[in-house]
Amino acid sequence: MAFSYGHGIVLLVTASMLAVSLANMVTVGGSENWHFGFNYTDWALQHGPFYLNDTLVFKYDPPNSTTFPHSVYLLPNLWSFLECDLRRAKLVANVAQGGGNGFGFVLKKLQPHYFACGERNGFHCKVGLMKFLVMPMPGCIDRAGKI
Ligand SMILES: *[C@@H]1O[C@H](CO)[C@@H](O)[C@H](O)[C@H]1NC(C)=O
Ligand SMILES: *[C@@H]1O[C@H](CO)[C@@H](O)[C@H](O)[C@H]1NC(C)=O
Ligand SMILES: *[C@@H]1O[C@H](CO)[C@@H](O)[C@H](O)[C@H]1NC(C)=O
Ligand SMILES: [Cu+2]
Repeated sequence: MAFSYGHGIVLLVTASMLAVSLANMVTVGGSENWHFGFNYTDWALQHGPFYLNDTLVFKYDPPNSTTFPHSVYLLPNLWSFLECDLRRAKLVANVAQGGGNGFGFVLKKLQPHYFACGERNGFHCKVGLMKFLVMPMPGCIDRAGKI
């Protein structure tokens, strides 16, 4: 009786540790961070899939006389993403928020996330390739399904 109770506790601890380890911190662009001219669509394809509760970390230096400003926006739909149309975009992180350890965005919704840099009215998004699409997967269900 006492033994099986103890065994149950061990299983509980193991399950909660697994749940914690499922949420990852991922620096967008890896060592390239968030800058003009890096193919983030390609990066997202290589480093996905991403899961619910994963944190995307955006790192970029605050603007000064030699460093261009960057920012992070969420675009409302695929069309605005393809066109780099920022008219209905929502600010995620401003030009100053990418410094230090960067800005963390937790993927909390099971829906497509269209990220883009909002600087120069879409120029960084369109010409600088500073955009990517993430469709988070439901972590637990998906990984359990794969086992
Ligand atoms: C960026 O990467 C994507 C996916 O690999 C590719 O389809 C696209 O052509 C690349 N864009 C440029 C400008 O290289
Ligand atoms: C601007 O910021 C960059 C990156 O943080 C740094 O390397 C550079 O020295 C800074 N330039 C000036 C003029 O402060
Ligand atoms: C994500 O985090 C929320 C809140 O912390 C939690 O309720 C939920 O179970 C987590 N989902 C996954 C798939 O880890
Ligand atoms: Cu930018």
